[in-house]
Amino acid sequence: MNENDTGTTSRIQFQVKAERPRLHKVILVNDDFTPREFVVTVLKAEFRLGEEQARRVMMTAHRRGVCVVAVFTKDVAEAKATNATDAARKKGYPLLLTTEPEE
Ligand code: TYC
Repeated sequence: MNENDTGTTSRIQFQVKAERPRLHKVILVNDDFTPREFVVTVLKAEFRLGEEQARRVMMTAHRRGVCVVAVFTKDVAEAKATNATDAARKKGYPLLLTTEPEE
């Protein structure tokens, strides 16, 4: 309970809650045409993954169909997914990266 400046006690409490921004996953989608090496190169360049991790993420998408690359705020996730997808288009590859909000 709070004591106010009239000396009375009030039951009003204010909660100032800063909500954490919801994070968004960047999802790598498998296809039959984009070369494995190109996927690894894009993951390293756009998501700053090391060689080992880029290869693991690529192979997980290759085997299972999709793989979460990383999570970011909405804007960053969308920008990175778009950049990576655009880089593939420029080379004529159908590679796709999408985003979705985390639960
Ligand atoms: N399946 C591709 C191949 O065999 C490689 C690949 C992996 C493509 C992951 C996309 O998200 C992907 N050349």
